Amino acid sequence: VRPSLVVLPAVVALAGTASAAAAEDRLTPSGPSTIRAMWLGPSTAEGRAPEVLTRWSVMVGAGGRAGRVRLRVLESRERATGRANGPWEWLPAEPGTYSFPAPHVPYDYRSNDLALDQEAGGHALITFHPDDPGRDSFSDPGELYNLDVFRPLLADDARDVERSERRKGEELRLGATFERDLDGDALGDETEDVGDLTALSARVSEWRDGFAIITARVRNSGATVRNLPGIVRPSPVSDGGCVGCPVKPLGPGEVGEVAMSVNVFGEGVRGVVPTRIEAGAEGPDTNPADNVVELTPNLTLKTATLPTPGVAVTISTDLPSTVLVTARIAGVRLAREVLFPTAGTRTIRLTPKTRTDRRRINRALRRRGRLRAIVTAEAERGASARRRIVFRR
Ligand SMILES: [Ca+2]
Ligand SMILES: [Ca+2]
Ligand SMILES: [Ca+2]
Repeated sequence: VRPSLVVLPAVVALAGTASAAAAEDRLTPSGPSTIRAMWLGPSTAEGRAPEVLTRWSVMVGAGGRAGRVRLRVLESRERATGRANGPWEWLPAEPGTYSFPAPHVPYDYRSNDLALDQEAGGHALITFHPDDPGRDSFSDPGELYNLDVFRPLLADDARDVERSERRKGEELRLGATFERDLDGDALGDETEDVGDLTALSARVSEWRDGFAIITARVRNSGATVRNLPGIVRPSPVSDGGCVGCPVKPLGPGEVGEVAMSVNVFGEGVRGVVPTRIEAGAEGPDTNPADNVVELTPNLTLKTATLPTPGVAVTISTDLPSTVLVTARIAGVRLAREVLFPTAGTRTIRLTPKTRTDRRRINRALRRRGRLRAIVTAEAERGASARRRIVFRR
C-alpha cells in the first residue's frame, strides 16, 4: 500500500466533469492570518483503518510572495478548534510543490480540516473556481471550495473561533500525506514504523477442528519495538487467521511466539499447510530475507522388536522430509535414511548388516537382565523423536 496523497476529497468527486468556467490562480490574503481550506461537498463514510498524518505539501504558483507558514490541524466544524500545530516553515516564492513534515496525529480527512498560519500572506496557493451557473450547488466547484480566513492568527489552543471571512470558490492547494497506523504509535506503518524481525522456527503445534495451528518463534533483531508481530497470511487465502492476537509487543532482542491457523480439513474455505511462513509486523522490515522460515516437521515414532534380531520402526511426518532413523542396541548402531516426498507414514526394519553386529546383539540378548535400546528419528531443522525399547526382561 502506498502512502495516500490527498489534496482534497473534491478532486475525486469532481473528476471527469469538465468545468465550463475556467479556474484561475489567486494569492492568499495579505498580512497575517490563519487560512482554512473548507470543502462543503459530501464525503464518504466508510470505516477507515487508523491513520496518522505524516507530511503536508503545497503547490505554489507564479506571482506570489515568500514567507513563513505553519500547518494547523483543526476539528472539522464551522468554528475553528485546534488539534495540532506544525512548526513554522519557510515557503519560497518560486513555483513548485513543497513538502514538510507534519505533526504526527491520528488523522481522518473527513473529520479534520487543514489550515495554514501565514505571516506575510500573498502566497500563490489558491485556485479560484468561478461560479458556474450551469451547475447546482452540489457539483459547482465555485460553491464547494471555500477559504475561511481568521484574523488575527488562531491561538495555538483555539476553541470555537468564528471566521473573519469566507472566500467562495477559493481552493487552497494544501495536501496531507497520511499512512495507516494500526498500532497507534504515531509512526506511519508504510514508511516510518520500521524494524527487523527474524523468524527462528515454525511448526504445526496443534490441530483444532480441521484447522492447523502454526506456531512460530520470532526474534526482534532490530532496535525498535515491534508492536504487532505475527505471521503474514499466505496466499491463496483460506479460512483461518491470527491466533491469540494481538500478541504482546516484542522489544529489541526479545524472542516471542506468534501463531496462525489455516483451514485444512474444517468447514469453509480450505487451504493447505504451508511449507514455510513469513513473520511480519506493522511496518517495513529492514532485512526481509530472514523473516521466512521453513516449517519444522513433526515426527512420531512407533517401534516393535524383531526376532531377527532388530527393530521395526513406524515413522510419521506432517511435512515432506528426509528422516534419519537410528537404533542403538548393545553398542551396535543401526541406521537408515527414509525419504518422505509428501507427509505420511512408513514402516521400516532396522537389522544388523554384518555378521559381527548380529552376533554382538545376539550375545547381549542371551545375557541375564534387561536389554534396552534407543530409537531416534531426526529430520530437517532440528525435528526429532525418540523412543526407548526393551528387548528382554
Ligand atoms: Ca505505527
Ligand atoms: Ca510500531
Ligand atoms: Ca528481518
